[in-house]
Parts: sequence; structure tokens; C-alpha cells
Amino acid sequence: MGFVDEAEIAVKSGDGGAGCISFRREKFVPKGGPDGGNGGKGGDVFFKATRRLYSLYDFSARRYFKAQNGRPGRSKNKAGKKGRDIEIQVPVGTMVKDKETGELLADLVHDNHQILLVEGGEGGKGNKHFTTATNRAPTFAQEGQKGKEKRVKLELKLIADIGIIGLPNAGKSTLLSRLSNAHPKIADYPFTTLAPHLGVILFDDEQSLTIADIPGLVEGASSGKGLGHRFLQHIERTSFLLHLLDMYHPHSGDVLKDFFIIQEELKLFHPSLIKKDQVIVINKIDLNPTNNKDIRETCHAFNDRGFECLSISGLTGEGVEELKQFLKDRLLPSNKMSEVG
Ligand SMILES: Nc1nc2c(ncn2[C@@H]2O[C@H](COP(=O)(O)OP(=O)(O)OP(=O)(O)O)[C@@H](O)[C@H]2O)c(=O)[nH]1
Ligand SMILES: [Mg+2]
Repeated sequence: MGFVDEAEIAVKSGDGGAGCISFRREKFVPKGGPDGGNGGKGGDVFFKATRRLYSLYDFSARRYFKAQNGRPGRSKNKAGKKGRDIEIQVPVGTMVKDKETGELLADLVHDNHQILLVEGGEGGKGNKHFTTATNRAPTFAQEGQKGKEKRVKLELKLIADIGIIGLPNAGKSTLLSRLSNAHPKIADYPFTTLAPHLGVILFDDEQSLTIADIPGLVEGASSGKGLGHRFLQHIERTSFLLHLLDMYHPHSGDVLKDFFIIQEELKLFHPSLIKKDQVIVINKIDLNPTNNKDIRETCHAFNDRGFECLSISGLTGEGVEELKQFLKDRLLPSNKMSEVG
């Protein structure tokens, strides 16, 4: 199933049912009074965000959604049945925009967040409704109100607590699979991951954090290199960045340089991105187990520039528990408060 973060669909609410024109028929009553019931209201169109979806993929197959029409009113003053509503499920982080005007109609940022996008048409009143002292036998009823059609653009901007960024092959997907329930593809070549992946980190006390692997960052990404800035929008709404660096990248040998390459790309995409809280994580320390000094010095160099720094091996798991604890202390403040209190 592919990752899709844009879609265009049309929705229509249900028409209201027509009011009914009817007169009572009773034995021995030659002309009964009016008894035409009201039409039912047309179904509404709702959008609902769910954590169970990660992508707008489903909307490549289905682009038109219509709620049911209300049923017409009936004799004996029976109201028509209301049309069934529809609820369109989208991933958390979906923005719903008016296709014509671009106006933001809804930004569904919480799990189970539901909005009413288009209301169904009102049902028409039956002739009974129009009975007055001067008109005891109205021979007219109302039409139901038509439902409304709306064309909308869906845009997904993932909402995760943590975004993992780093050069291709840094080990982002390996780390994601270590920390969370996600099973991304891992391979020994750049651009293995072609779309953002989301995972959930579960802690022993049942608290959790969501974490996203953002692919495609290379020098020049903001101007279209690699996967370009295609996915950078998905870190706009993560509050915290985990910047993963390959300590023994064969072509670089200079993780500080690697770091600033990515920082520059983030800044070019949007200056606010480098203002986010960030932790530096040096990866692949298993490749040179005898040289801890190297790693310590590198971390100090980052500390000197004002960044926190940890070192791990996503492959062997060394340092990963400490990283998990670090993330918990940093991002689940209630945890901190109970420590203080
Ligand atoms: N030795 C060692 N290898 C690692 C470690 N973490 C990841 N790797 C290897 O590095 C390669 C790339 O790992 P991935 O997790 O696919 O890296 P990625 O950053 O997701 O790569 P892209 O999706 O292509 O950007 C794989 O061959 C991994 O097995 C580590 O801690 N130590
Ligand atoms: Mg990957």
C-alpha cells in the first residue's frame, strides 16, 4: 500500500425528503382532514480522523461520497425517515480544504476528531403542517431541500511527537524498528525508504510517543535533489527532531559536516524547522568498538554548539534503552512532574 498525502474528492449531503399531501380516509367521514407527514432530513457528511490510517491511499480508488437522501413523508402524518449520514475516515493530520477557494475547512489533529462538513437538506413539510384556521385542507406540501455538493482537497501532514531525520543510509529505519512497533524496509543502499513511516513507542507505564521516519534528506533536498522536499512538510508538525548521524559514513568521515548539511536544508525549506527541539544521535557505534574516544569527542563538539548528544547502535541495540528513556523524560513531562512531586 503506497503512501499518499494528497487527494481530491467530492462529497454530497443527502436531499431532504418531500413533504406528503394526503387526507385522512375514514369510514363514515366523507372528507378527512389533512394528514401528510414531513419529509426526512438528508444525511450529513462527516469527516473523522483515526490513528488507524497513515495515508490517503484509499482515496485514489474512491473519490465520490454521497450521504443518503431523506425519505418522503407519508400519509397518517408519518414523517419520512432521515437519510443515513456518512463518515469519511482520514488519518490524523489531514487538512480538508475547499478545492475552489483553498479555504481551510478543517484540520483534524486528534484521534477520533470529528467534524460535520456538509449538512443534509431539510425535509419538506407535509400538508398537515400548513393547516390553519382559515385553510383547513391545504393541498400543497414542501419539496425537500437539496443536499449540497462540495469538492475538497485533502492534505496530510503527519503529526508525530518525534521526527527522525538524517542522510540516506544513516540507519533511520533500523532505529524506528528498534524503538517502535513499525516494520520498515531496511537495506544497505540509500533511499530504501521512499515514504514517511509512523511508529508508536510504548513505555512500560503504557504511555506512548509517536515517531516518524522522514526519508529523502540530502544536500540540495530543498531544491529538489533526492526525494526533494516532498516529505519535509511532514516534520512541520512534529515537535521534536531526532537527528541521526552515521558515525562511520564511508564517504564523509565528518559527522559535524553531515549535520550542518541537513540543518541547512531544513532552514531553506522553512526557517522554523531548525528552531525545533532536537537531539543528536550518533549511530553505528558498533563499527568501531575500541574507539569510544572518537565518539565522546564528537558528542562534545555538538555539546559545544548547544546540542544534546547521545550515541547508539541501532543494529546491536546498544544505547537504545537510554535513548528511549531520554525521549520519555523530554517529551512526556507528566513523568517529570511525578519525579519532582
Ligand atoms: N553496523 C551498523 N549498521 C547499521 C546500524 N544501523 C543501521 N545499519 C545498517 O545501515 C544500512 C541502512 O540502514 P537503514 O535503517 O535502512 O537506513 P535509513 O537511514 O533508513 O536509509 P534510507 O531509508 O535509505 O534513507 C543497513 O544496511 C543497516 O543494516 C548500526 O547501528 N550499525
Ligand atoms: Mg529508511
